[in-house]
Amino acid sequence: VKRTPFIAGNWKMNLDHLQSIAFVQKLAWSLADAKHDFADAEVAVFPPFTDLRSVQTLVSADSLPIAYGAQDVSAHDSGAYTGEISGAFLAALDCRYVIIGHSERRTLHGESDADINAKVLAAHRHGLIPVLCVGETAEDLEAHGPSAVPVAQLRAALEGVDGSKGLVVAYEPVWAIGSGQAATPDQAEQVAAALRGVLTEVFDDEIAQATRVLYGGSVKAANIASFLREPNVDGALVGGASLDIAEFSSIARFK
Ligand code: G2H
Repeated sequence: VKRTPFIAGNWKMNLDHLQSIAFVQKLAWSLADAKHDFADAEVAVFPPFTDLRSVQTLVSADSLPIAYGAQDVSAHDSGAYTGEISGAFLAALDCRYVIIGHSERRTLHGESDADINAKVLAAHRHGLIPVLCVGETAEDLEAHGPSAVPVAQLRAALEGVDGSKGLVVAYEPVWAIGSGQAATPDQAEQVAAALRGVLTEVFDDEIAQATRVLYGGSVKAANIASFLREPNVDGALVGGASLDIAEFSSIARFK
């Protein structure tokens, strides 16, 4: 099975409104200049909620071949949930993807496996494709080895999920996030293979083979190609390096 590589920029709480618009426009120009073939790699950005409308306008006005999505979604569809953003709202902005279960949500906002499972189900109710993040801390790695925690997180997140509704999995070891210390391609491959095994178990082999598994954690232009060479690593979720236009567009052209 050929899986189209996926290069995703998670802006987190960075880039103000004007910077967001300029960034997406420049990214489109830079990829066009480089004759980037979007059949070779799908490029996506994940701006803050408040910039999604502008990104939608820009992308649709110029039919830019750039996908986008939100960094989180509510588990609920509507109602008295002050501060929450529902999947319906994101779908109305033509978001294709939504990041769910990023370690910063798990740690800083106390999201449990059950919360993340509810968010995956919510995303699917609104036709959004979850970019589901899993990953172990340095302590987990020490105590349980490399894949036990991400595997358990993935299983929990997929409870009751219909695999035909679309999914991207991102393996992001917490110790590699924003640290400058990326996992080795070998380490990423080992966990990505284990995660694909879970997809086979929970869904079936066809879905497992079609699902993209990304690596995230201190990815940059200098190391992206080494990850993409691994058979089970299908792209990257990029944080810090996704905020620099030259760096991110060269990551997108990883070959
Ligand atoms: C992990 C990653 C993006 P960074 O959080 O999701 O961030 O590339 O800065 O390590």
